[in-house]
Order: sequence, then C-alpha cells, then structure tokens
Amino acid sequence: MARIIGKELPNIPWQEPDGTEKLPVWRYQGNPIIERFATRNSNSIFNSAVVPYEDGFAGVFRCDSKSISMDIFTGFSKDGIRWEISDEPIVLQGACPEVAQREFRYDPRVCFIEDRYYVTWCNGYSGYPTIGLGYTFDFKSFVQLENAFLPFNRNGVLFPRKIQGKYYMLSRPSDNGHTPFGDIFISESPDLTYWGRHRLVMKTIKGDESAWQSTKIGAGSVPIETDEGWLLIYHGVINTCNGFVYRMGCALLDLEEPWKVKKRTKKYILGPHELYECVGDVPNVVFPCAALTDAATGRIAIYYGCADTVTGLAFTTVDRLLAYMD
Ligand code: BMA
Repeated sequence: MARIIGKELPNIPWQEPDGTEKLPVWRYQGNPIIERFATRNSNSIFNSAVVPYEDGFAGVFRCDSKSISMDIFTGFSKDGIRWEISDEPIVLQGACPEVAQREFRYDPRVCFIEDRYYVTWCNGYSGYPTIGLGYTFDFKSFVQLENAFLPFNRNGVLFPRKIQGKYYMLSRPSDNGHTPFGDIFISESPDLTYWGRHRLVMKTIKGDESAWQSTKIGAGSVPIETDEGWLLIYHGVINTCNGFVYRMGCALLDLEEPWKVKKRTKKYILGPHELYECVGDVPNVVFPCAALTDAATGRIAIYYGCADTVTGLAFTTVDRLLAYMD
C-alpha cells in the first residue's frame, strides 16, 4: 500500500467505482460538473484548478467568453461538485505594469505552498505564451509576480513544497501555435522569481510503444507526494488525421531529485470516450489540471477539462495508479 503524504480530506468528493470500469480512473456519474454557460459571459469552462479551502473548496477556473477571450475566474464550492463561479475575471495586483498588462490567461493550476495559494497559468506577454505566476491568501485579492520563464512556455505546475530548500516548477517549452511537439522540463528557484538549473523530466514516446503520448506531453495536476515518489498526472497527445487527441497518464518522480522518472504509464489512464469529452469546441480532449487527495484513504479526485468546453470530475486511488504504471 502506497501512502499519500499530506492532509486528510474526509469531505473529498467521491463515488465508488461500479465494478465495470476498464481503466484505473472512473468518472463521476453526474459529469460534466460545470456546464459551458455557468457564468454570465462564458462560452466554455474547462482546464481549471481546485483546492480545499476553509470548510469546502475554492478554485481558479478557465472561462472563455462569448467573444472567445480566455481569462481566469474564482469559484467556490461546499462539496467540490456544485460550483459558484464569478462572473468577473480575477484582478491581479502588484506586478510591474509591463507584466501586468493582460493579453490572455488560460489553463490555471493552484498550489498551496507554506502559507498561501500560488496560481500558475499560461500568460500572454507581448503576444507570446509564457508562465504567469501569482498568489492569494483568500481567493479575493491576488498578487501577480514576474512571469516565470521566457516565452514560449505552457503547463507550468509548481511542486507543493520546497525540495532541499528550493522551489520547483514543471513546464513545457512550446511554440506560438498549437504546438506539435513538447516534453516536460523542471526548473529550480530560490525565491519564485529567478528560475534555473533546468532539467528534462520526460519526453514523448515515439513509435507504437505508447502512441497516445507520441506528439507532446504536459504536466497536469500539482504532483502528489507519496512515500514512493511524486505522483504526477499529465496529459499526452497523439496527432491523427482528425487532429490532436488528448489523454491522461501518470508518472512517479523521485522525491529528492524530481527530474528522475521512476515509473510511467504506457497505457493511458483516461481518454476521451464520453460524449462530452468527444464533442465540444475542441473534440477528443481530456485535460487534467487539478487533483484533490485524502491521505487517510489514498483517494484522489481529478478535475479535468472536457473537449475544451466543460469540466469533468473523475476518481482513482494512489494504489490503482501505482499498480498501473510500468
Ligand atoms: C492546448 C491548450 C489547452 C487545450 C488543448 C486542446 O494546446 O491550449 O488549453 O485544452 O490545447 O485544445
């Protein structure tokens, strides 16, 4: 039995599997949990991040508007399933005016470190995507820091604690379009401003050994600390004659040297099979951005974007994921 190192979360949203599941991850039966028109102006709400907060949950949500501008919005929930999402985007304060100038913001992740909730997102800077970074204590006021990296970069995901005194962030260097390549890298920082000692963590797998992750991969949820290593849930992409297909996999990274991969799934753990994952603004996408965990039971609840349109919830356990890795 692997052990999650972290807090207990007795109110984690949860549904037992019904016994017919063919994959280690099973869906919430009420999916999608957030509809595309859940806020006044939204065209779609997906690729979003949630954390335990006070006696319930809070999150940062990607809502694309009906003019298709991409921005990030707060949301609150008592049970992690029914969400109240703000009609107005997050206002970020504190950054130097050049960095603060909003162009586009999407695919947020939220990571609690020490005393506050850090938010990372894909941030438009001078027309280029890079990793935006900010923090909040209360999901009401947000402070923006310097962008973490040079463009072009996406899928910036922080580790939830310092490792040997340093902050770590995963990311996926990319291009200015719908990137047809991409591997996961890690960077180190003493202060969340200056990032360096960049290392490769893992690459796509070419050929037919694990073709679902042959075009690009990107970190998904904040890595989950276990006694066997950091459990990372990520997305993998294959290019088909009908475009990209996004699936979910997981890997186990070394606790002290997290650029070392101990195990990784050859088979995907969830793929776009349900109608709301196969049909939407971008078909055939499941895109994980957050996971809640309960250290007492090993339960994991994954929040993921479905077809770039709605938000889904799925469940697994640390033991199922570890047993599924090669
Ligand atoms: C990626 C990102 C994600 C999106 C995915 C599928 O490049 O833009 O936000 O979910 O493509 O369209």
